[in-house]
Amino acid sequence: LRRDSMDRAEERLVSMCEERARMLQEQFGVTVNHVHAIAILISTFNFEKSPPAIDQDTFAKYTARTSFERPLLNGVAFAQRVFHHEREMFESQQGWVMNTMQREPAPPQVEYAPVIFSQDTVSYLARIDMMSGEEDRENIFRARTTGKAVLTNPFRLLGSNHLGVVLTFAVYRPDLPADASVEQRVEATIGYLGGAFDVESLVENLLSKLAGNQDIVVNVYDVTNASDAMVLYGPSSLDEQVPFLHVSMLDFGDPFRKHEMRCRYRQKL
Ligand code: WA2
Repeated sequence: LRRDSMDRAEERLVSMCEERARMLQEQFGVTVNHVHAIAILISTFNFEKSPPAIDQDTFAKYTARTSFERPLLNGVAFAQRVFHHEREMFESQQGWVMNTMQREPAPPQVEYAPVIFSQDTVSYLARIDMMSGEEDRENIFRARTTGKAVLTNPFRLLGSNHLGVVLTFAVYRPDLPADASVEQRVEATIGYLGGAFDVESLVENLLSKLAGNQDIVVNVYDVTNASDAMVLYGPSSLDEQVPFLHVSMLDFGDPFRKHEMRCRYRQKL
């Protein structure tokens, strides 16, 4: 009889964990797809049209009205690619000077990625050179060479200081061929569209709505480097030794990264 109830407890943990992993992966996937569509929209409306058919006001309205399509993202922003020789002209046209993430004027670099459009929820990104942050910079380089959705490792986000990951898509000139080489991709890059998965608050909100939530502890890890798993969600140290642990695989759509969900009971059975 004891054996039997232990089996049932383990089954219940497995099914709760698998359900949560599926939900999270699903919401991640729809969010990434919608950001991809906005990247194509910007490529089409901002660079196929002259004068551009999008400005900050249009971007803010469109992204606010479609935010239900991106349930795990705290907002989206577009950073334009600016070379050093274009900087003076860019800044005088915009009427402002680009800043670093430390809120200082950006020092000279070969190129920059200042945010020119932002959803109101992430208005603090406006005018910031996204290449001034290590995680964002790495994402920008990987996004434009691959043409795919890319994710950073977990870090503390600007604005909220919550633990999360940043998603980036490169925006290309609309004439980029589908079978473009890496060099062609880099050359045709006109900017970057992305936003932050605020995992700490948005995943908490997602999980809190599920039945049985009080009974289990859920962690999400970035396990890209198997010997150095990084916590993305949940408590970083678990004090009690409980009998079962279930690990559910997560696929967030960036083949360079590996994530997993680990679930346990909160208390000894
Ligand atoms: N978005 C929101 N919060 C952040 C952040 C970010 N990056 N970086 C640090 N905290 C405009 O890759 C282009 C968004 C980056 C896109």
